[in-house]
Amino acid sequence: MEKLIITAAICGAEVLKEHNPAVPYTVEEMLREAKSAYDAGASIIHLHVRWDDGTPTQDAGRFKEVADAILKAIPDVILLPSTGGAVGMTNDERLQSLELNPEIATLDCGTLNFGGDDIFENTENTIKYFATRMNEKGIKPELEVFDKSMIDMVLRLQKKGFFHAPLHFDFVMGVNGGISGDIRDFAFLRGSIPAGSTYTVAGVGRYEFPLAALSIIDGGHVRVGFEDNVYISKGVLAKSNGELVEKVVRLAKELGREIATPTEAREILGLRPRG
Ligand code: KMH
Ligand code: ZN
Repeated sequence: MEKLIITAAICGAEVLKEHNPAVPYTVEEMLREAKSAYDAGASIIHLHVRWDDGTPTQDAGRFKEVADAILKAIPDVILLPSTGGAVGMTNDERLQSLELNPEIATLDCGTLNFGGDDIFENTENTIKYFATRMNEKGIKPELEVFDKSMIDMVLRLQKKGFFHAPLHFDFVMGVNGGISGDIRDFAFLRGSIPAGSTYTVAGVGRYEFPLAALSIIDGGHVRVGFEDNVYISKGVLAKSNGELVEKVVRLAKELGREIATPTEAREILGLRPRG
């Protein structure tokens, strides 16, 4: 089986220090959390950025400040910036993160309810627009799918030339408005992607570690981090993103799966060297 790629989603756009005081906002806090995740075994850091007061932003300058600090400390780590940003941002506002010229970035593959009155809007034309921008820049999309219909959208757009094999998916499971994190739903998504694709699983809240275990067994990859879950076990806050990654590393060890280095992760995902 391929080695296991662990992604750490260290910050997200919605989770706050009120949920877990270790949620990073400042550049120094982002560096601390990225380093803790990398030291524990993560090869990819999924990046959102905040202003110092915790407000989410897609500002290109802020992304550069955070990315420079992280890459100075851990030059070989893979940065995977968000083009999802936060609910309510415009498309061009969201796309500013691509100015980092990353190897890989998220591309959200459909619209969904996002709790309360929030709608995370990704129309077909938005998806085409984001795919075109990433293709022009040679950036591999990590296809964020929150439901089965979003895989169907990707496959339709692949036929039209917007996406190219091998595809890489992130099954984001357990969002209030998306597919649940049940085993049945995992099997449904897993069975719906083309042979030769790679995938990672981001289980939200209590789904994080059960889905990590399933993916480890199945040959998929795993995303954990404060963006998705702030608890290390029921009712116990994680001290850091590194602690969440350590738990995945322990599970992988028990289940006989080796952890990929960033170099190995680049090979598995077919990423181009950073420009
Ligand atoms: N914050 C969510 C609205 C992504 O990074 O592409 C979108 C999100 C997905 O987090
Ligand atoms: Zn994200």
